[in-house]
Amino acid sequence: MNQFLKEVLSDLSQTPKCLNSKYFYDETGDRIFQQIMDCPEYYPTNCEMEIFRENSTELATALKNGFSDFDLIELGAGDATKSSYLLKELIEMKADFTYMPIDISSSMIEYLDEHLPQDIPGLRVHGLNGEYFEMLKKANQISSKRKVVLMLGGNIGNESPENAVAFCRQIRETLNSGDLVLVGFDLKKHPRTILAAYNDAAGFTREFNLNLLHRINKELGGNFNVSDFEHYPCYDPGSGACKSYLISRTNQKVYIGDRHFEFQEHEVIYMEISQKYSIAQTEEMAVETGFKPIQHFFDHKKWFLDTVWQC
Ligand code: AVJ
Repeated sequence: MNQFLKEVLSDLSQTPKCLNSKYFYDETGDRIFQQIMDCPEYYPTNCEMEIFRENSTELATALKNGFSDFDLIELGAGDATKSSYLLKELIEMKADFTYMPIDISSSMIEYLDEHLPQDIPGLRVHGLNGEYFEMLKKANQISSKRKVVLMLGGNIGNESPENAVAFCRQIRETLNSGDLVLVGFDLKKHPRTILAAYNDAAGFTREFNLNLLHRINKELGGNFNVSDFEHYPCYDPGSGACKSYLISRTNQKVYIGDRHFEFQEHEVIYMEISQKYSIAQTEEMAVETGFKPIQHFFDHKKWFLDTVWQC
Protein backbone atom coordinates (compact mmCIF):
# COMPACT_ATOMS: atom_id res chain seq x y z
CA MET A 1 0.00 0.00 0.00
CA ASN A 2 1.42 3.41 -0.80
CA GLN A 3 2.51 5.72 2.01
CA PHE A 4 -0.11 8.40 1.24
CA LEU A 5 -2.98 5.88 1.45
CA LYS A 6 -1.57 4.28 4.58
CA GLU A 7 -1.28 7.62 6.37
CA VAL A 8 -4.71 8.86 5.28
CA LEU A 9 -6.45 5.69 6.50
CA SER A 10 -4.58 5.82 9.80
CA ASP A 11 -5.09 9.58 10.30
CA LEU A 12 -8.84 9.36 9.64
CA SER A 13 -9.02 6.61 12.27
CA GLN A 14 -7.68 8.97 14.97
CA THR A 15 -9.80 10.96 17.40
CA PRO A 16 -10.09 13.70 16.37
CA LYS A 17 -9.71 12.75 12.73
CA CYS A 18 -6.75 14.44 11.11
CA LEU A 19 -4.82 14.67 7.83
CA ASN A 20 -1.18 15.61 7.30
CA SER A 21 -0.58 19.03 5.74
CA LYS A 22 2.52 17.76 3.97
CA TYR A 23 0.08 16.22 1.47
CA PHE A 24 -1.29 19.66 0.55
CA TYR A 25 1.46 19.98 -2.05
CA ASP A 26 0.40 18.22 -5.22
CA GLU A 27 0.53 20.24 -8.44
CA THR A 28 -2.77 21.99 -7.66
CA GLY A 29 -1.68 22.52 -4.06
CA ASP A 30 1.60 24.08 -5.21
CA ARG A 31 -0.39 26.47 -7.37
CA ILE A 32 -2.83 27.39 -4.59
CA PHE A 33 0.05 27.95 -2.16
CA GLN A 34 1.53 30.34 -4.73
CA GLN A 35 -1.79 32.23 -4.69
CA ILE A 36 -1.74 32.31 -0.87
CA MET A 37 1.75 33.81 -0.95
CA ASP A 38 0.46 36.52 -3.29
CA CYS A 39 -2.42 37.42 -0.92
CA PRO A 40 -2.18 40.74 0.94
CA GLU A 41 -2.98 39.00 4.25
CA TYR A 42 -0.27 36.34 4.00
CA TYR A 43 2.76 38.19 5.42
CA PRO A 44 5.37 35.45 6.14
CA THR A 45 6.69 35.15 2.59
CA ASN A 46 7.10 38.91 2.15
CA CYS A 47 8.83 39.22 5.52
CA GLU A 48 11.30 36.46 4.78
CA MET A 49 11.81 37.74 1.25
CA GLU A 50 12.78 41.11 2.76
CA ILE A 51 15.27 39.36 5.06
CA PHE A 52 16.90 37.61 2.10
CA ARG A 53 16.82 40.69 -0.14
CA GLU A 54 18.22 43.09 2.45
CA ASN A 55 20.78 40.80 4.09
CA SER A 56 21.99 38.53 1.30
CA THR A 57 25.67 39.43 1.77
CA GLU A 58 25.55 39.02 5.56
CA LEU A 59 23.62 35.76 5.20
CA ALA A 60 26.03 34.36 2.63
CA THR A 61 29.01 35.34 4.78
CA ALA A 62 27.51 33.76 7.89
CA LEU A 63 26.72 30.50 6.09
CA LYS A 64 29.97 30.26 4.13
CA ASN A 65 31.68 30.78 7.46
CA GLY A 66 35.21 30.52 6.11
CA PHE A 67 34.82 26.97 4.77
CA SER A 68 36.30 26.16 1.37
CA ASP A 69 33.53 23.90 0.08
CA PHE A 70 30.18 22.67 1.34
CA ASP A 71 26.72 21.34 0.42
CA LEU A 72 23.81 23.76 0.78
CA ILE A 73 20.73 21.65 1.51
CA GLU A 74 17.26 23.18 1.57
CA LEU A 75 14.38 21.32 3.25
CA GLY A 76 11.10 22.09 1.49
CA ALA A 77 12.67 24.30 -1.15
CA GLY A 78 9.48 25.06 -3.07
CA ASP A 79 10.35 27.30 -6.00
CA ALA A 80 13.49 28.56 -4.19
CA THR A 81 12.66 32.24 -4.79
CA LYS A 82 14.00 33.28 -1.38
CA SER A 83 17.09 31.12 -1.42
CA SER A 84 17.92 32.42 -4.92
CA TYR A 85 19.09 35.69 -3.33
CA LEU A 86 21.51 33.68 -1.22
CA LEU A 87 22.58 31.41 -4.10
CA LYS A 88 23.40 34.41 -6.32
CA GLU A 89 25.40 36.03 -3.54
CA LEU A 90 27.36 32.82 -2.85
CA ILE A 91 28.15 32.46 -6.58
CA GLU A 92 29.38 36.07 -6.66
CA MET A 93 31.56 35.32 -3.64
CA LYS A 94 32.97 32.38 -5.64
CA ALA A 95 31.88 29.94 -2.93
CA ASP A 96 32.44 26.29 -3.86
CA PHE A 97 29.15 24.56 -3.06
CA THR A 98 26.38 22.34 -4.44
CA TYR A 99 22.78 23.36 -3.88
CA MET A 100 20.66 20.35 -2.89
CA PRO A 101 16.98 21.30 -2.70
CA ILE A 102 14.75 18.68 -1.07
CA ASP A 103 11.02 18.79 -1.73
CA ILE A 104 8.09 16.40 -1.49
CA SER A 105 6.76 17.88 -4.75
CA SER A 106 8.35 16.10 -7.72
CA SER A 107 7.28 18.84 -10.13
CA MET A 108 9.12 21.43 -8.00
CA ILE A 109 12.35 19.41 -8.01
CA GLU A 110 12.18 18.86 -11.77
CA TYR A 111 11.62 22.58 -12.22
CA LEU A 112 14.58 23.53 -9.99
CA ASP A 113 16.98 21.03 -11.60
CA GLU A 114 16.15 22.47 -15.00
CA HIS A 115 15.76 26.20 -14.38
CA LEU A 116 18.11 27.18 -11.56
CA PRO A 117 21.38 26.53 -13.43
CA GLN A 118 20.00 28.67 -16.28
CA ASP A 119 18.98 31.51 -13.97
CA ILE A 120 22.17 31.41 -11.92
CA PRO A 121 25.11 30.51 -14.20
CA GLY A 122 27.79 28.49 -12.44
CA LEU A 123 25.37 27.03 -9.89
CA ARG A 124 25.56 23.27 -9.29
CA VAL A 125 22.13 21.85 -8.46
CA HIS A 126 21.31 18.36 -7.26
CA GLY A 127 17.57 18.14 -6.51
CA LEU A 128 16.24 15.43 -4.18
CA ASN A 129 12.55 14.49 -4.37
CA GLY A 130 11.18 12.87 -1.22
CA GLU A 131 10.81 13.07 2.53
CA TYR A 132 13.29 15.21 4.49
CA PHE A 133 15.19 12.57 6.44
CA GLU A 134 15.43 9.99 3.68
CA MET A 135 16.79 12.67 1.38
CA LEU A 136 19.18 14.02 4.02
CA LYS A 137 20.58 10.52 4.34
CA LYS A 138 20.97 10.43 0.57
CA ALA A 139 22.76 13.80 0.63
CA ASN A 140 25.22 12.43 3.19
CA GLN A 141 25.83 9.41 0.94
CA ILE A 142 26.38 11.60 -2.13
CA SER A 143 28.98 13.73 -0.40
CA SER A 144 30.74 14.02 2.95
CA LYS A 145 31.30 17.74 2.64
CA ARG A 146 30.37 20.15 5.39
CA LYS A 147 26.63 20.74 5.42
CA VAL A 148 24.61 23.92 5.61
CA VAL A 149 20.89 23.19 5.96
CA LEU A 150 18.16 25.72 5.17
CA MET A 151 14.73 25.28 6.69
CA LEU A 152 12.89 28.39 5.55
CA GLY A 153 9.35 29.64 5.27
CA GLY A 154 8.40 28.68 8.77
CA ASN A 155 8.08 25.08 7.55
CA ILE A 156 9.09 24.04 11.06
CA GLY A 157 5.84 25.69 12.18
CA ASN A 158 3.97 22.81 10.53
CA GLU A 159 5.06 20.65 13.48
CA SER A 160 3.69 20.92 17.01
CA PRO A 161 6.33 22.45 19.35
CA GLU A 162 6.95 18.99 20.79
CA ASN A 163 7.46 17.44 17.36
CA ALA A 164 9.58 20.41 16.28
CA VAL A 165 12.01 19.61 19.10
CA ALA A 166 12.18 15.96 18.03
CA PHE A 167 12.60 17.13 14.44
CA CYS A 168 15.55 19.42 15.29
CA ARG A 169 17.21 16.65 17.29
CA GLN A 170 16.87 14.36 14.29
CA ILE A 171 18.39 17.02 12.01
CA ARG A 172 21.25 17.44 14.48
CA GLU A 173 21.92 13.68 14.31
CA THR A 174 22.39 13.81 10.54
CA LEU A 175 24.98 16.62 10.91
CA ASN A 176 28.50 17.01 12.25
CA SER A 177 30.03 19.44 14.72
CA GLY A 178 30.53 22.81 13.02
CA ASP A 179 27.74 22.34 10.45
CA LEU A 180 25.18 25.12 10.22
CA VAL A 181 21.44 25.40 9.87
CA LEU A 182 19.37 28.46 8.98
CA VAL A 183 15.86 28.13 10.39
CA GLY A 184 12.93 30.41 9.63
CA PHE A 185 10.42 31.03 12.43
CA ASP A 186 7.21 32.99 12.13
CA LEU A 187 7.14 35.08 15.30
CA LYS A 188 4.25 35.86 17.61
CA LYS A 189 2.55 39.13 16.72
CA HIS A 190 -0.95 40.61 16.96
CA PRO A 191 -3.37 37.64 16.90
CA ARG A 192 -5.60 39.35 14.33
CA THR A 193 -2.68 39.70 11.91
CA ILE A 194 -1.91 36.01 12.25
CA LEU A 195 -5.48 34.79 11.93
CA ALA A 196 -6.07 36.94 8.84
CA ALA A 197 -3.04 35.36 7.14
CA TYR A 198 -4.69 31.93 7.46
CA ASN A 199 -8.17 33.16 6.60
CA ASP A 200 -7.63 35.25 3.47
CA ALA A 201 -10.64 37.06 2.05
CA ALA A 202 -10.15 35.55 -1.42
CA GLY A 203 -10.50 32.05 0.06
CA PHE A 204 -7.25 30.54 -1.21
CA THR A 205 -6.42 29.05 2.20
CA ARG A 206 -9.84 27.36 2.23
CA GLU A 207 -9.16 25.99 -1.27
CA PHE A 208 -5.72 24.83 -0.13
CA ASN A 209 -7.25 22.74 2.67
CA LEU A 210 -10.14 21.40 0.61
CA ASN A 211 -7.75 20.45 -2.17
CA LEU A 212 -6.44 17.63 -0.01
CA LEU A 213 -9.92 16.07 -0.05
CA HIS A 214 -9.97 16.42 -3.86
CA ARG A 215 -6.53 14.82 -3.94
CA ILE A 216 -7.73 11.87 -1.85
CA ASN A 217 -10.68 11.47 -4.23
CA LYS A 218 -8.41 11.54 -7.29
CA GLU A 219 -5.47 9.48 -6.06
CA LEU A 220 -6.94 7.15 -3.46
CA GLY A 221 -10.41 6.45 -4.81
CA GLY A 222 -12.16 8.59 -2.20
CA ASN A 223 -15.66 9.99 -2.54
CA PHE A 224 -15.51 13.09 -0.32
CA ASN A 225 -18.30 15.49 -1.16
CA VAL A 226 -15.98 18.45 -0.71
CA SER A 227 -18.75 21.04 -0.43
CA ASP A 228 -19.98 19.23 2.70
CA PHE A 229 -16.87 20.43 4.57
CA GLU A 230 -16.28 23.92 5.92
CA HIS A 231 -12.84 25.45 6.49
CA TYR A 232 -12.28 26.72 10.05
CA PRO A 233 -8.97 28.43 10.93
CA CYS A 234 -8.21 29.58 14.48
CA TYR A 235 -5.33 31.10 16.41
CA ASP A 236 -4.59 30.73 20.13
CA PRO A 237 -2.33 33.62 21.18
CA GLY A 238 -1.58 31.87 24.46
CA SER A 239 0.10 28.84 22.92
CA GLY A 240 0.99 30.42 19.57
CA ALA A 241 -0.79 27.60 17.74
CA CYS A 242 -2.54 28.58 14.52
CA LYS A 243 -4.61 25.60 13.43
CA SER A 244 -6.96 24.83 10.61
CA TYR A 245 -9.82 22.37 10.65
CA LEU A 246 -12.38 21.14 8.19
CA ILE A 247 -15.81 20.77 9.76
CA SER A 248 -18.39 18.32 8.48
CA ARG A 249 -21.59 20.19 7.59
CA THR A 250 -23.75 17.05 8.00
CA ASN A 251 -23.78 13.45 9.18
CA GLN A 252 -22.05 11.68 6.33
CA LYS A 253 -20.18 8.58 5.31
CA VAL A 254 -17.08 8.83 3.11
CA TYR A 255 -15.50 5.94 1.23
CA ILE A 256 -11.81 5.63 0.46
CA GLY A 257 -11.47 2.52 -1.66
CA ASP A 258 -13.33 -0.17 0.29
CA ARG A 259 -12.85 1.55 3.66
CA HIS A 260 -15.36 4.03 4.99
CA PHE A 261 -15.40 6.75 7.63
CA GLU A 262 -18.44 8.18 9.42
CA PHE A 263 -18.62 11.91 10.11
CA GLN A 264 -21.06 13.43 12.58
CA GLU A 265 -22.40 16.90 11.85
CA HIS A 266 -19.77 19.41 13.15
CA GLU A 267 -17.13 16.72 13.52
CA VAL A 268 -13.68 18.05 12.58
CA ILE A 269 -10.66 16.98 10.59
CA TYR A 270 -7.56 18.65 12.05
CA MET A 271 -5.60 19.67 8.97
CA GLU A 272 -2.62 21.87 9.83
CA ILE A 273 -0.72 23.66 12.55
CA SER A 274 1.35 26.78 11.85
CA GLN A 275 3.04 27.36 15.18
CA LYS A 276 4.23 30.87 16.11
CA TYR A 277 7.22 31.40 18.41
CA SER A 278 8.85 34.09 20.52
CA ILE A 279 12.54 34.83 19.91
CA ALA A 280 13.36 33.35 23.34
CA GLN A 281 11.46 30.14 22.50
CA THR A 282 13.53 29.66 19.32
CA GLU A 283 16.75 30.07 21.31
CA GLU A 284 15.58 27.57 23.90
CA MET A 285 14.74 25.14 21.13
CA ALA A 286 18.23 25.50 19.64
CA VAL A 287 19.97 24.79 22.93
CA GLU A 288 17.56 21.99 23.83
CA THR A 289 18.28 20.19 20.56
CA GLY A 290 22.07 20.45 20.44
CA PHE A 291 22.64 23.70 18.54
CA LYS A 292 24.11 27.07 19.42
CA PRO A 293 22.13 30.07 18.12
CA ILE A 294 24.75 32.37 16.59
CA GLN A 295 23.01 35.06 14.54
CA HIS A 296 19.50 36.46 14.06
CA PHE A 297 18.12 38.09 10.90
CA PHE A 298 14.79 39.98 11.06
CA ASP A 299 12.54 41.91 8.70
CA HIS A 300 12.01 45.56 9.67
CA LYS A 301 8.74 44.76 11.49
CA LYS A 302 10.38 41.89 13.38
CA TRP A 303 7.54 39.62 12.32
CA PHE A 304 9.79 36.85 11.06
CA LEU A 305 13.13 35.43 12.17
CA ASP A 306 15.78 33.60 10.19
CA THR A 307 18.27 32.32 12.72
CA VAL A 308 21.67 30.69 12.21
CA TRP A 309 22.40 27.72 14.47
CA GLN A 310 25.70 25.89 14.70
CA CYS A 311 26.15 22.25 15.61
C1 AVJ B 1 4.49 26.61 3.96
C2 AVJ B 1 4.26 25.90 6.18
C3 AVJ B 1 5.09 28.05 5.75
O1 AVJ B 1 2.18 27.35 7.59
O2 AVJ B 1 2.37 29.37 6.88
C4 AVJ B 1 0.04 28.75 4.36
C5 AVJ B 1 1.68 26.81 4.76
N1 AVJ B 1 -0.76 26.97 5.25
N2 AVJ B 1 -1.27 28.92 4.58
C6 AVJ B 1 2.39 28.16 6.70
C7 AVJ B 1 0.35 27.49 4.79
C8 AVJ B 1 -1.76 27.85 5.10
C9 AVJ B 1 2.77 27.66 5.31
N3 AVJ B 1 4.13 27.04 5.29
